[in-house]
Amino acid sequence: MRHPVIRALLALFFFLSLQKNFAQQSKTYTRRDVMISMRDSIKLHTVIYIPKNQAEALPFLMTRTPYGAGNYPSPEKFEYVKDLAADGYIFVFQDIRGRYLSEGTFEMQRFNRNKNDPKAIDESTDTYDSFDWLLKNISNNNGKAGMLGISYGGWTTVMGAIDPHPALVAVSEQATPSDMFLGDDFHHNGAFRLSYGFEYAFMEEATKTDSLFPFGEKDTYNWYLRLGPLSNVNKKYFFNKLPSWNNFVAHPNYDDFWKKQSTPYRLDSPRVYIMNVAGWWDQEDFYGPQKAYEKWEQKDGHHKNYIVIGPWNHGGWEGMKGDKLGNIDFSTPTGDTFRKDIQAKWFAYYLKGKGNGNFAEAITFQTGSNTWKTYDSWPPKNAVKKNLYFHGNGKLSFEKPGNESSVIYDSYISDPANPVPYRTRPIEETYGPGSRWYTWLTEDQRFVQKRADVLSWQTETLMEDVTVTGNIFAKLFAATTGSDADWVVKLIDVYPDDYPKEPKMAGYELMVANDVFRGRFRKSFETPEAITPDKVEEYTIDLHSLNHVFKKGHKIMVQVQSTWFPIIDRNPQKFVQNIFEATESDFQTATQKIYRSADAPSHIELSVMEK
Ligand code: PG9
Repeated sequence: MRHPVIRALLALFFFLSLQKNFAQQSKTYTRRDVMISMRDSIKLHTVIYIPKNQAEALPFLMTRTPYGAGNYPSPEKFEYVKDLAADGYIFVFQDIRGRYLSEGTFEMQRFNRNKNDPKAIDESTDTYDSFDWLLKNISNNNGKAGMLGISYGGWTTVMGAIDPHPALVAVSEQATPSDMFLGDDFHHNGAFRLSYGFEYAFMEEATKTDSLFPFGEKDTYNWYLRLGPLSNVNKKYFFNKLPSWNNFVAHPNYDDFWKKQSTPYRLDSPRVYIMNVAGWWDQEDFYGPQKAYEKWEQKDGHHKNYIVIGPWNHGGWEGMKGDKLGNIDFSTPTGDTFRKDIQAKWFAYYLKGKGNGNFAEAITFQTGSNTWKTYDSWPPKNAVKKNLYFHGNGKLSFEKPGNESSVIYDSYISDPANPVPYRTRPIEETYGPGSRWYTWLTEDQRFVQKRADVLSWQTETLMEDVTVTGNIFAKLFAATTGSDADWVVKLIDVYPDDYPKEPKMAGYELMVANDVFRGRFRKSFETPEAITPDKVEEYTIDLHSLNHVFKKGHKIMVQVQSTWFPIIDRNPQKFVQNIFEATESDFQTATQKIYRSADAPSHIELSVMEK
């Protein structure tokens, strides 16, 4: 996880540490850099921060990262763990194999080892071997260990927890990816996340340390459009040298490669205490932590598995106050609350025996009402399913359509040569300077509303609050003149046109749920199938979970479109075996029809909390 502020800070600290060992100049912690030997003799660079004047035996808290463990500030200066640092832990930051100062080879989300081979290694054995060394070599430890980390660091935390070292008691995986084909960084429902996949593969695999792809222009929308078909990537830029890109090309369907990489494939019952953490507007791994929680929950006989979801972007709880995200104001410091009242208490209880251990099964921040809520199960069981149906004249209502109008669909032309930008242009390089990537999910969706290839339906002004808590789905009845198509669905909270409370938000269209579905996978993610042109097909699109109050006076809107560029690659709209090998001539315009009749009632299935 690379937050812009943190990135800037890390760069600064790195620079200063080169200059005068700034990072070690801590009043309260002493830094030691060691190379810890793994079972196959590969050595991993590990930074250990030990409290000065340590009076009592303390537990370890470890983060394993591909982004440069040496760059983290001293714990008491590092907002993410500052509250923990004040209490006293032995902090450990480690470069995973093949990254920064560690030896060995980096493998993106390395597969689980073959357990029949005693010499085999994976991220789990590396974690185990590291704790083994730490327990024996760092004096005055209390024999207990915890792990925490965000995104890639969340995923390494999950890996540490699946075959845990006996000393590992409690972990907090935060924004782990769980399935890179279905819902996280690299694909959503089989649709390839082009700009993220391209730029991240380069960042991690072009060199041993992070590097930005040299686009040479500010608006990458233009660059990606000029790129043309994906087959040009290896031909012109990567030359088959980046393993992740080669894997994208070699695995266009949901095969064993993706399944074995997914956390559901790897997880069994929880063996340590786990706090899963997610953010409602996480632009990278929103699906992952919820899926990990769900999977562990199925076998959580000893009540070790918990979830927290806040109003955050990717890793937004790491260093920010969390009272705002983009233009959205929550009026309460959700990041501070998380770090001090949730995260610090969690580790203090399990690793130091402090506090009452009274943790709610699920703590989720309800947006709209802007309040923290606790639940005995997630999603809560008492929500009622209610469908919000598409109607003629751009209307949306809880009433099922009859055959009231002669035209029973709305339609648009989707042109891959003129795709809908996913955020306002210029679309800066994802992790590049000045990038607005971090808050794009909160952008006002009016910026695309006038486009003829984006359809909108909206309710009348709400006469009372509508509280949606739990899982939601879009059911689209749709036809295309092409033989493949993408369907993007956004659920939007429309603020009143007159909003004196916060004038800048008047008429704002805030996306509260969204996803894309690649039509060829409607029957199976393993075996794609061409769409029969002009045939009405039913598509179920998981819009994931939500805890949001659409306030009285607001409207609920749904937008549908077929391109979302360049976060999603362009579907040629003609069925080809492998889109990574499509040629320019495969791309065609298509007319899309979204049905709203009694027989084909497109709708959003909501989980509504009734009073
Ligand atoms: N979203 C990033 C990532 C995690 C795991 C694999 C690939 C990418 C991250 O922020 O670490």
